[in-house]
Amino acid sequence: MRHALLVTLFLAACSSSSTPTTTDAGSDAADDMGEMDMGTTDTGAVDAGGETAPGEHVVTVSNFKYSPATITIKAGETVTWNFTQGTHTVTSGASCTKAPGFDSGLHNAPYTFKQTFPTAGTFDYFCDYMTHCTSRGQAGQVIVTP
Ligand SMILES: [Cu+2]
Repeated sequence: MRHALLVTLFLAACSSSSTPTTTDAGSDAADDMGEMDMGTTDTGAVDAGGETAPGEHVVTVSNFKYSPATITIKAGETVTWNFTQGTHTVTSGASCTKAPGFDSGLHNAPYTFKQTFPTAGTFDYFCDYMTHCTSRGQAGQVIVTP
């Protein structure tokens, strides 16, 4: 979906640059156009879709587990937790103990929570709902590499 939007914006920018109303931004836009093959716009959109939003990673949140439980990303990238079943949280902390960081709050599926990790490190998190972590072991880890 993101790529479809980007393509739409790109096309919008392209068409606007060809109108007489475009001001000084026109020359820069024209240069950018030249780097892309406008002749393959339709198929290009399909090809771009294969990139599936670079820098974005998805963890599925279902009953009592995160999948994958450990995910490795690069600094600056974003993790999306996709709640598909049950009621859960995505809460910073190790050993089922809340710690400063991020917290999705309590949500029923379907729900989506996104968190960007600007700095390298290992970030433990768990489900802070009832005994999901303590009894069911619902916990995960984001490893952020530089
Ligand atoms: Cu849970």
